[in-house]
Amino acid sequence: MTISYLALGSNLGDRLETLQKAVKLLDQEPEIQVIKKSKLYETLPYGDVPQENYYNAVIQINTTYDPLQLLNKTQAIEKKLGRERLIHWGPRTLDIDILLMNGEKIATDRLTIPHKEMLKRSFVLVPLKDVYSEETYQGKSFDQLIATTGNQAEVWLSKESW
Ligand code: A4P
Ligand code: MG
Repeated sequence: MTISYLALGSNLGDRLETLQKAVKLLDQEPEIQVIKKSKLYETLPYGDVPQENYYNAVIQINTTYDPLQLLNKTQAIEKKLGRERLIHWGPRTLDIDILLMNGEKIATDRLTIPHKEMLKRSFVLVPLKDVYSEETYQGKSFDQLIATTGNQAEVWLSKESW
């Protein structure tokens, strides 16, 4: 079993319903168990593309999949939930990023773990803090890590439980 952390994001359609469905589909996979869910955060869009606010969350899972098998599953779920809404809302309804898988380090075309942008993004670090197994990451508290992103004000609590 590998403890892993997945970041979930949605900014099109019924964002809450999409994230709820994604968690359910992940948990229904025989080789994935959802252990913990962060609170739900509303976040300003990060990056240069003008777009709607996101809902973001992070979940802690246990899985027997190897990293590529897990990526195949998360991409299948992205497609499944994206396709349902394609007609009304366009393709970007759900993004699932693999943040961490134990101490795994991978750098290939298809997969980089730890996720290469995670330390720059408060919309990842704030929910990760809710579910991470330890108080610190790489020797730093989450509050320290979040403060260094410079975008901590772009994330606010939307729902405690969802
Ligand atoms: N890939 C490599 N490493 C990983 C990994 N650790 N986990 C590859 C998942 N995928 C990984 O992703 C592109 C490719 O990344 C995949 O085919 C996979 O092989 P994608 O989701 O298909 O495409 P994308 O969305 O254009 O890329 P990406 O990197 O997910 O986008 P970003 O940079 O995450 O941007 N603002 C807020 N507030 N909240 C958000 O959630 N998300 C984005 C998406 C932009 N701004 C945002 C948010
Ligand atoms: Mg992605």
